Amino acid sequence: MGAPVAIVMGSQSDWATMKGGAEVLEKLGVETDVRIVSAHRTPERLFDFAKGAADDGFKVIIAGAGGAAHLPGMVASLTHLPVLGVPVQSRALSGQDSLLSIVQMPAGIPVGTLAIGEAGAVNAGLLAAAILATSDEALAERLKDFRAKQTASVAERPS
Ligand code: RP5
Repeated sequence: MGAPVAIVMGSQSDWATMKGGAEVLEKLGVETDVRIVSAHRTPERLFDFAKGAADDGFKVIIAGAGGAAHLPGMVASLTHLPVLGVPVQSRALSGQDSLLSIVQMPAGIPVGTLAIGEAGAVNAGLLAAAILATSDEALAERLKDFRAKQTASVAERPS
């Protein structure tokens, strides 16, 4: 079976942000397929990827882009799979443009939009794992263990 999670991003420059999602999924034992797919520079690649995603065996898609961030919405328009959108922090407008481009979808084509930047990428990974865990008991246990360890790592007082 192929990777259940696809992570797509608009540019190589997004990888520094998006790798947080790939890393947390790797920690949880979830395979990912990571690709550069630009809504503007490689529109045909976008169509091919999104239209074939379900048949290719993906269960969840994480899509990150910055600026005029049309990638997550366009992917969502071409597949019924759940799409999680990560607004990458842009240089010009600090990701406010990315966030607004991704979050304000018309009714009927949802994109689950996360926070701007690295926190959004990591949380997209965790949310993808949580979605898969609804039908994967072993992954649910690993996710619970991850959360318990995170809780245990928080000191009561600052050092
Ligand atoms: C978007 O434009 C990408 O998602 C990226 O965040 C932004 C800038 O891309 P580069 O000019 O760095 O390739 O399409």
